[in-house]
Amino acid sequence: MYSQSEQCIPAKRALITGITGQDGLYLGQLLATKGYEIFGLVRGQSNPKIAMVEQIIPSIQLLEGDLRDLSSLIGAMEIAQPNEIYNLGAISFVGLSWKQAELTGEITAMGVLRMLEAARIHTQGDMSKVRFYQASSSEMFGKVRETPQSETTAFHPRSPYGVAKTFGHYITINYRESYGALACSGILFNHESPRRGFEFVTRKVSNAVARIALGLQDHVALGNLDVRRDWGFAGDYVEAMWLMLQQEELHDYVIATGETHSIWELLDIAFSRINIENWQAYVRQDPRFFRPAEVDVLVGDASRAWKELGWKPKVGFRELIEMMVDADLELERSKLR
Ligand code: GDR
Repeated sequence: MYSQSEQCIPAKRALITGITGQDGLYLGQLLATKGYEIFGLVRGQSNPKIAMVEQIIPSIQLLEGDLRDLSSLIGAMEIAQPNEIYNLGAISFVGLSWKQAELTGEITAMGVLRMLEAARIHTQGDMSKVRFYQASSSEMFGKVRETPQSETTAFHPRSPYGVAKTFGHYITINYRESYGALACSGILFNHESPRRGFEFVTRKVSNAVARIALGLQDHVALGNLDVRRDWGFAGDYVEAMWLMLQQEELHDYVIATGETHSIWELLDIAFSRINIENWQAYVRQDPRFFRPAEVDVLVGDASRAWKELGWKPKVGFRELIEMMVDADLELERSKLR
């Protein structure tokens, strides 16, 4: 039984771009548990991922729109009437961004500007009416100027993707400073899960390891094994996105675990989950997976988020990789049934 006052509070409304991606799905699920009315932007009526999104977030309302098309974004905002906008849509695979640099700029950079413009037009210039979250990335630090990286570390992106995200980051700050937009960016370090796309290195490894265990594959081909990343669990990171938009004054935050691990360590943990300690025979290095310019080591300092948002990651690196290998064993077994 609800009290009178609870009945009168309308549900908050959130619009999420990138709803079909790993983060969109976790964020949608989180907001559903908080009673939000959730709208997700999808490209094309016959998008093959629609059924999967509706299964994971049954209460979702999907709207058609494209980050390349301003009027479709304004239209989506008119229907959703959002209190909060989460701009997670992007071309997010760094490796692809050299091959499709222009498209990456169009969506990952200009898409942010279009979302902010759509919000400005939708609110008739009063950008304090809607809260806006931009998905910034640790790839902006690139060739790092200091270690660990915090909100005050200078950027030096190393890929068209990183450059595009840096534009998105600064244009969000610019709308905050120019129009009083309630907008902020989360500078998220790598975050993974069993929902990660197969092109990213953690999922590529967890899936290959599962298939090797089941005799479906005999090796995995990788690029540079010496790079180090600060890898956390995506389910923990979407909570930080939500917390950032609940603050009275909005600020940009680094979201990270504060630990860095190499791909060698990733392989150690993943293979030991299937009881293989000497995994070298199962791993090949392939020049196709090396990048024209690499980000060698990333490690974040999330102490500001810990202090001001009360946010801390819950899932550690070993637990994360084991979770991913276990989920891929289950997935690959289910395909055999
Ligand atoms: P990243 O993630 O580029 O950090 O961006 P990815 O998992 O693709 O690469 C991590 C590191 O692993 C090295 N690597 C390989 N990577 C891939 N994908 N495949 C390989 O075979 C391979 N071998 C070695 C890469 O060179 C790289 O150094 C991710 C994305 O989610 C971005 O969208 C996000 O902004 C950042 O994380 C934070």
